[in-house]
Amino acid sequence: MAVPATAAPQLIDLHPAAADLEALVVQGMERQPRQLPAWLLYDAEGSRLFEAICEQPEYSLTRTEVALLESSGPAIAAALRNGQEQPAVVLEFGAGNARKASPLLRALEPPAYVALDISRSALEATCTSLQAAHPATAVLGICCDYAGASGLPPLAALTDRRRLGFYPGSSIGNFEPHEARSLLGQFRRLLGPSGLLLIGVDQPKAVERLEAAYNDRAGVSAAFARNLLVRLNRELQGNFDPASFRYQARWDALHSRIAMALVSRRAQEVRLAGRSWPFQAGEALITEYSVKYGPAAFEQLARSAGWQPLGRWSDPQDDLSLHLLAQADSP
Ligand code: AVJ
Repeated sequence: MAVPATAAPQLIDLHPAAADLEALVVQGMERQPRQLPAWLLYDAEGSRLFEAICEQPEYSLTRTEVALLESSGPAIAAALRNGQEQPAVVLEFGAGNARKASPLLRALEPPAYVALDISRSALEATCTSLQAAHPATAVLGICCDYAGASGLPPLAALTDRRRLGFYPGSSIGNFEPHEARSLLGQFRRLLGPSGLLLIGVDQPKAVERLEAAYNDRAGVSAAFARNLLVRLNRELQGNFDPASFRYQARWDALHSRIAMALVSRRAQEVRLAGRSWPFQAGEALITEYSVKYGPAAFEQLARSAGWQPLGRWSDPQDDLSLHLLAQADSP
């Protein structure tokens, strides 16, 4: 399917409405400890800050994964050819930036690529640059919360075509294991019975390296977390004082995860969404978890969600893996 290089990518906006946002935030604020959905971190400023995190010397995940995608692209393409029909459409979940899709699109040259992302600004930038770099692939963006999407819009690019889901960046780690399992099940439904999934998973490693990655010296990780309060102030009429919260990122070995939190420096009342929320001194608001899975633990999780491991590629240091999965009950 030839698409002129000048073609603007098509964008579809299914971002949750403000009322949904308020209900989600109220629910999260009522949890004990208080915890908000991680995707709320990605407004335009949050997406920009996340890009900056990826440039920090302590945060090697993105660089390592892009290098791995580049080196293993041909092997992944070969593994896909090994199956029957080549996947005709690549669907990326949370396509915040174009860097990860590019090596994959180069290796697979699919006729269509669909990016799903919660941040409209990041999605627009990704789609525009990918469309320019891959003129032979039709690029489409859908602004949505992929974890909550009940289905995909009935698009020509998606009908009767074998789908390869692409979920890089170890974003699966933002979900607790039971949520991760249902997300993997959600991907099975969105990708259909012949669907495949290529997923990047960060692995447990030395605690000092893990904690440093989420506590960069330049303070970008802290700014990324605090930006959540700025967003809530703006969108849900809050009065958080971001400076009255200290950022903390700690390895929790029991749950194999980094827990990121904003900890109230003092006892205070915060107004948000028309209500008043008390914080004790030292009380945490969890902004994000980042669960790390070794290869065996991840394969077990994938199997429990109905996926069957087909292949795994990892970097020379074995920091992270790309797992290729097929539906367990597919022919
Ligand atoms: C996008 C969820 C993979 O957990 O490493 C990085 C998010 N937050 N630094 C991660 C993140 C703070 C990131 N994921």
